[in-house]
Amino acid sequence: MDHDLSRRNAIGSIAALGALGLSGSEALSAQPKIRPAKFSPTEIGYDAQKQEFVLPELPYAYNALEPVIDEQTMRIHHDKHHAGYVKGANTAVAKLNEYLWQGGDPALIQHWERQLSFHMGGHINHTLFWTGMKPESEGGGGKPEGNLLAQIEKDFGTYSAFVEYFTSAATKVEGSGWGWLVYEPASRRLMVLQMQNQQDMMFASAVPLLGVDVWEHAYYLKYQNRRADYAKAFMRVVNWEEVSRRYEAARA
Ligand code: MN3
Repeated sequence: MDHDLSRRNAIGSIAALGALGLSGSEALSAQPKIRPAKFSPTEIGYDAQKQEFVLPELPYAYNALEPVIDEQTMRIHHDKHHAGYVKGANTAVAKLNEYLWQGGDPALIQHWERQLSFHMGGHINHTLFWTGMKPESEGGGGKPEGNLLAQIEKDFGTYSAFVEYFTSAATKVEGSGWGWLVYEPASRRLMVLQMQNQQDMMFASAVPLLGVDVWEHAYYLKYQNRRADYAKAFMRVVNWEEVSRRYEAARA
């Protein structure tokens, strides 16, 4: 089974390169340039001793992002929603291990893989979300600088064109999901993606740089149905230093 899986992954990667317009030999030689996002266990929220995913603490107080995001929303979002994804991810991992070592109905693999994809997605997305923000009083918002600003201008025209595009894409996510700024290493460019739920419509080479949660739980208490207002206000608390750090790591 391991062999089949690795062969399928290799074929999948080559097919993905083909889709990016690279021919076979170019595709193979270009392959080492594609690097997945690298995160430390602390960044992801993983306890190596317990061997389970853990809820990372917020890097600021619950009320620190006011008035953009209110304290009550932050408390429920972090302590209940994010905690729920962490729990779900650990359950899915445990169930898949149970299947691996103790056997059972193979149909359950699909069920628990889906659960893993959704809950791990939730855990990672939120972990990146909290650290992707910073209180306005501590320098959140403003504009990116240096290489990241240059790449934004190259790929989107101007910084304000990027903001318009990013916030519109996030606002128009169908149902629950996320707006993401990602770096695509093969084409060496930035892209904006609309993620549905916690995992759909995002591809494996996309390195997440900045995500805005547009599930209703992220904004409804304060903004009700005005998702566009929330997405615009979110830009006032972006931690561009952190986004820039992720960008430099992705293109290194
Ligand atoms: Mn959320």
